[in-house]
Amino acid sequence: MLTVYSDDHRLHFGQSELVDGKLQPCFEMPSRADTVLARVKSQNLGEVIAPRDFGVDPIHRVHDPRYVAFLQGAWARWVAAGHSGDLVSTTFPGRRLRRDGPIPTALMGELGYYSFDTEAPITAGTWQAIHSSAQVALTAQDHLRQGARSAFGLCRPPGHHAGSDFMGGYCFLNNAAIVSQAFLDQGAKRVAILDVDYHHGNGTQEIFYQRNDVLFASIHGDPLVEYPYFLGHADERGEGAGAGCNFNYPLAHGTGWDGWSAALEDACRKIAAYAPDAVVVSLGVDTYKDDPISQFKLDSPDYLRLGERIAALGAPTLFIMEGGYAVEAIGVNAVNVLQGYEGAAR
Ligand code: Q9C
Ligand code: ZN
Repeated sequence: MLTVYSDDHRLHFGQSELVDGKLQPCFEMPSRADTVLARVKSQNLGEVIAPRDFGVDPIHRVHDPRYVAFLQGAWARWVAAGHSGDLVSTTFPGRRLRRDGPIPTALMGELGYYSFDTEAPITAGTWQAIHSSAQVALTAQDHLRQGARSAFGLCRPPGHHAGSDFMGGYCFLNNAAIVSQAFLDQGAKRVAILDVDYHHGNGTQEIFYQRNDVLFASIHGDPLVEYPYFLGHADERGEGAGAGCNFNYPLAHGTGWDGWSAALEDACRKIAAYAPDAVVVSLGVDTYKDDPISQFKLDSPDYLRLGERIAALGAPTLFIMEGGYAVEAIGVNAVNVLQGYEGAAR
C-alpha cells in the first residue's frame, strides 16, 4: 500500500496542554508521525511519497474560506501584537451568547468564534503543517482516483474534530472530509466514512449531517463521559436529506474487542448496504489499551482484525491518520490495520 507523508508536520508543535489543572506537554506531538512512518518502512508496507500541492480549492469545498483565511493569517497577527507563545482561545460563544452574530475583529475574539476548546494551539508553523496534512490526504486520494484500491495518508495534525468553521481537539482542517468531498467532485455518487478513532468525529459529522452523499459511522467513547462531550450520541441520525446517513456507536469506558467489534460489525453492515463508491477510514488508534488519554482496551492484534473487516467491504479504501497517543505503540497498531487490510484484500 502506498503511504503519503510530509515532514512539514513537524512545523506544528504545541508547547503545552492543560491536563487536570496542570500544563503538560501536548499529547499530539511530532514523534507520533515518526513512529508510524518508521513502522511503515520496517514492515515494507510499500512506497512512501511526498504530497503534491492541490492548493486551497479542495479545502474550501469543505471549510468556510473565512475560517481558512483566519488559520492562515492568525500567527502573523499574534506576532505583530508582540506575542510569541502558543495562540489558544480562552473565550467561547457558549449557550445564550451570540454564536452567529458579528464575527469579532480582535484576534482573540475571532479565535474564540472559530474554536470549540483550548486544545488546538496555533503555533508558528501550524498553517504550513495543516495545509501539508490536507495535501497528504489529497495526494493519497489522487492515488485512488488513478485506480489504486487503497492508500494511506499519514496525516498530522489530525482532522476529525474540525468542522466547517471551527477547530478543536488537536484538529484544524478535516482531512477525511476534504478527501471525501474530492471523491464526490470527481464523480463518485456515495462515500462512506468509517471513524474508528476513540473520540467522536464531531467535525466530520457536522460537515455532512444534512447530506445523503456521505454516510458517516463513528465508534467512540460515550459522550456522556468522554470528550468531545457535546456530540456523538446514538440518536444523531442525520437531518433533512441526510436523515438516516449518520450512525454513532457510543461505548462505555473499558470496552474491549468484543464490544467494540460488535459495533464495528453493525457499522460495516450499514456501510455495505449504502454501497459506497469509496470508503474513507478515519484511522485513530487511541482505542489502544495503553493510550494515555483514552479508556478502551483494544490490543495490537485486534487492529489486524479491524483491517480485515474493512477489506471485506470490498470498496476502494483511503486510510487517513487521526489520533493515537501511546507513541511507542501507534506505529504497530496503525500499520496492523493496513496489513490486516492488505492480507485480506489480496
Ligand atoms: N487533555 C484526536 O484524537 N483532550 N483528538 C482530551 C486530555 C482532547 C483528541 C483530554 C482530545 C482530542 C484527534
Ligand atoms: Zn481521538
